[in-house]
Parts: sequence; C-alpha cells; structure tokens
Amino acid sequence: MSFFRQNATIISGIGASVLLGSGLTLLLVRLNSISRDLRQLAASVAKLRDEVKDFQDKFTIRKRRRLQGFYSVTASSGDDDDDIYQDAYGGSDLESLKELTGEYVQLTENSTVGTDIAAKDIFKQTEDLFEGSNDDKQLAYELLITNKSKISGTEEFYWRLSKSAYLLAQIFNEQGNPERKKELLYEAVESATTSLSLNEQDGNAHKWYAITLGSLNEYQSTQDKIKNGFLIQEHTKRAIELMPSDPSNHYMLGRWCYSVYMLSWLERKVAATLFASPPTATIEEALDEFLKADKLKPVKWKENMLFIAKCYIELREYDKAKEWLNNASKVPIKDANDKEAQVELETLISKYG
Ligand SMILES: *[C@@H]1O[C@H](CO)[C@@H](O)[C@H](O)[C@H]1NC(C)=O
Ligand SMILES: *[C@@H]1O[C@H](CO)[C@@H](O)[C@H](O)[C@H]1NC(C)=O
Ligand SMILES: CC(=O)N[C@H]1CO[C@H](CO)[C@@H](O)[C@@H]1O
Repeated sequence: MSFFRQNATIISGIGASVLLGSGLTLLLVRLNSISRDLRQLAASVAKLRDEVKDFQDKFTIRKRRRLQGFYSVTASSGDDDDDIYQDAYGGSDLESLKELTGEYVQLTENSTVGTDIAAKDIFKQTEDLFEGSNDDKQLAYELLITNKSKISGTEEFYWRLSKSAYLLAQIFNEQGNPERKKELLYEAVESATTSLSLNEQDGNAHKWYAITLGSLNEYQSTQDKIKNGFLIQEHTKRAIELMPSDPSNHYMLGRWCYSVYMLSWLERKVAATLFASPPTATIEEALDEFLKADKLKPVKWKENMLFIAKCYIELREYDKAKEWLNNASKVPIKDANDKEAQVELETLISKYG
C-alpha cells in the first residue's frame, strides 16, 4: 500500500537514497546534495498529504461513527464532518457556550496591572458587558479598542481584547458575515498571543489562547489542526495549573481527552504519520476532568453532565451512566447548547435509561 510506503519514504528521506512508491511504481532516487534531499523530502510530504486525503475520502471516516469532542465535536450536532480533525472546542457548537466564556477572574500575583484604577474600572465594565446582549458585547470590544492607548501593554488588557474579539466573531457569524468573523478570530489569537508574551503566569491568557486557537480550525489543514491540538492541550493544562478552580478549563481538557480516546485506529495512523507521537488519553482521564468541572461549577451544567454519562457508558458502568443521564436531563434548558445536549441525552436515555 503506497500510503505506508510513503511513510517509510519520509523516514528514510534524509538518507542517501529515497524509495518513492506510488501504486505499483517504484522509483529509486539518488540524492546527491542536501538541497536536493530537502526538495525531495518536501515533495514526499506533499505527496503523503495527498495520499492521506485519498485515504480519508476512500474510507469515508465520517460514516464510521459520530466522533465526539475535541477533534470533531461538530459531529455531535449530527452534521456530517468532512474532516477527521474538526474544531477544537466544537467550533460553532460551542462558540456560544456561556460556561466556557464565563470568567473566573483572578489577578495573578505578578499582574502588570497592579493598582491602575482606570484600567480596573474599564475591565470591570467589560466583564459586565461580556455577560450582556450582542450590543453589549460589541460595546465591550469598542470600549477596549478606544481606551487601548491608556490601558494596553498589560496581559490583562490583551486577553480581554482576545475574548472580546472572539465574542464579536460569533455575533458576525450569526449575522452571516463569515469574512469579518474570520478576521476577528485571527485577531483574537493574536491578542491572546500578546497576552501570553506579556505574562506567562496569567491563566486567562492561556485559556484564551487555547479557546481562540481552537476556533481557527475551520480555516486550517489537517496537519495544522493536529499540531494546534497539542498546543491547545498544553495551554489548557497550564490554565488549570494557574486557575484550578475555573471549571471551564477542566471541561475543555475533558473534551480533549474524550475525543482523543475516541479516535479510531486509522485516525491514529494518520496522526502518527504526521507526528512522531500521536496524542493519547484515557477515558478515566476524561471522566476525571468532567467530574472536577462538575464539582467546581456552582450551578448544574447539563452538557458537562452529559459527558460524564458518556464516559461511564464507555467504561460500561451503566448504572452510573443512567443516573447522570437522568439527572442531566432534568437540568433546565437555557441556551442552544443545552437544547442540543438534551437531544443527545434523550437518545441515550432511550438506549441506557
Ligand atoms: C512573581 O515573580 C517572581 C519574580 O519575578 C517569581 O519568583 C514568582 O514566582 C512570581 N509569582 C507568580 C505567582 O507568578
Ligand atoms: C442525581 O439526583 C438525585 C436526586 O436529586 C441525587 O440524590 C443524586 O445524588 C444525583 N446523582 C448524581 C450522580 O449526581
Ligand atoms: C477611562 C476612559 O478614558 N474611558 C474611556 C474609554 O472609552 C470610552 C469610549 O468608548 C470613553 O467614553 C471613556 O471615557
């Protein structure tokens, strides 16, 4: 199978000779200079990518099962996903998730804001506006932009600007303006990056870097998605270290573990082809994170409870799964995400309840 031969090509490509295989054709290529070596390797990588794509098309992975979570959360909405590696946190599915964007703000010990009253005042205003209507969210963005000269230069400013651009991107998405949405999402990643560079100790900087990076998935190649998957996991873990009591980070990490656990053999092969060590996670790790999020969340979180039940299903602990499914289904529906979770809950209850 040429797919695997190509794989071998990459490994041996740095050597003196390269075996290029495609279908039945075998070609022995002697490489006599480093630059040629590199050109060849680049071509092999390009070819490999095509073959990976071929594989995806041939085996129509999306028909195999509906993947849940980190790499392909959108599948949970019942949509066909054309790609193995979907939006990190569920993209449009989770973009409106209040639980994710709800802030557990804690000024870090080394916060560069210090006692700057004007900045604190503006931040307080933005926090309130973030919780409000679409108009309020738009105002929050404008407030940060117009006061930028006074309060920029701190990580506190930049992660809020990142969050604000991210929230605004969703509004433009709702309004059918994908160009502006894309622009704002890239801007959001840039601001989060700046925030991180100003203070690596700020948990919110890590959190917003992870969230916004995940939101770029629809614009990226499979390879970049996997690469970013690792980055997102790393920064979510760091956010947890710095803000252990923020339930949303545990939920995000839980989703990551769950979806990595659910990756198929073939998907793992694809990941292993592109990266030396493909991501690994256990269902116990996923469950642990969801349970932590549940404990930390002051009010019941339907979607998180659904995922706890799904972990118990994977662990074949059906009594526990049933209890969580039933309890989750009783949590009042507040938004679109709850509504979607409810549909899945009812399907699972009819099967396991
Ligand atoms: C604050 O900064 C000091 C020195 O720069 C460092 O030793 C300390 O660990 C930092 N504290 C936090 C919470 O980042
Ligand atoms: C489910 O709800 C019942 C009744 O409120 C409660 O006693 C029980 O502890 C809940 N179970 C879980 C796993 O949360
Ligand atoms: C403290 C401060 O200068 N706040 C300004 C921030 O920007 C708004 C306009 O969006 C001004 O009205 C505030 O005076």
